[in-house]
Amino acid sequence: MKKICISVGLASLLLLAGCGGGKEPEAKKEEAKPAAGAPPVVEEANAATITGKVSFTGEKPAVRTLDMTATPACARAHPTPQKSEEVVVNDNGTLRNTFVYVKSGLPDRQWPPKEAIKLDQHGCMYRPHVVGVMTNQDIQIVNSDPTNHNIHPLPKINQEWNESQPPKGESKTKHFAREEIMIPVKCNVHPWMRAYIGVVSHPFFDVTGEDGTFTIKGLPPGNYTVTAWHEKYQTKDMQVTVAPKESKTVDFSFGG
Ligand SMILES: [Cu+2]
Repeated sequence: MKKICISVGLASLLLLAGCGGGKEPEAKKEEAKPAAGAPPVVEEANAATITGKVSFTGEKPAVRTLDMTATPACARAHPTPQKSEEVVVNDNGTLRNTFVYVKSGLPDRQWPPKEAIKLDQHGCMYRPHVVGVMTNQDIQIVNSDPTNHNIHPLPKINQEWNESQPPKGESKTKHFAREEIMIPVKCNVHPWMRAYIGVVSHPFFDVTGEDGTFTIKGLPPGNYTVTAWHEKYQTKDMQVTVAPKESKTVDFSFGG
């Protein structure tokens, strides 16, 4: 190919530029895009969805009432005493605060970043109690309370930090650079305060709420391990295969 270009190019410099300058970098770009053996990038039209619910089976554990009397401002924020959120069983028999994410099977590629999420300290509780983020996604930490808090994530893989935040103080923006399931967050002032942050390198995760369901959208067709994590009941894996545009239901259960 090159030889032809050069011999033609001798007759016309423009053509030479066209042969050598135009084609080669383009070919290189194509080579660099998909890593060897990587599946093709997902097209939106082919994207699959995995939905499901996390059921709670067996007898509901007794729920602890949190003693906030050490900080009157915290106690005052709750007309009825706040219950622990370690296990929250919804009225429909599902389990709240379960982090569900794609653990493996995704193509090796960069996913578009997600917008910042908010982690609030409100009524001396972290809101939300369990949250998922992508690596390097901004976490805006807010103190809505009329009292001091001290945010102290306890990662094993990411960098640990520990900072106080004055009453209704300026928000802090943080992120975690590496995947980690899960990072507990405590408050050095209020021992009952606890949150959990799940950090993954992609946007395919969700946390169960009041109805105990989760939805993971925009997935490339493929074979996946989907994992549900709960702070008390640990983790469960499920193998899921989704075809282009397919929507599949996967249910987990924890407890009894
Ligand atoms: Cu606190």
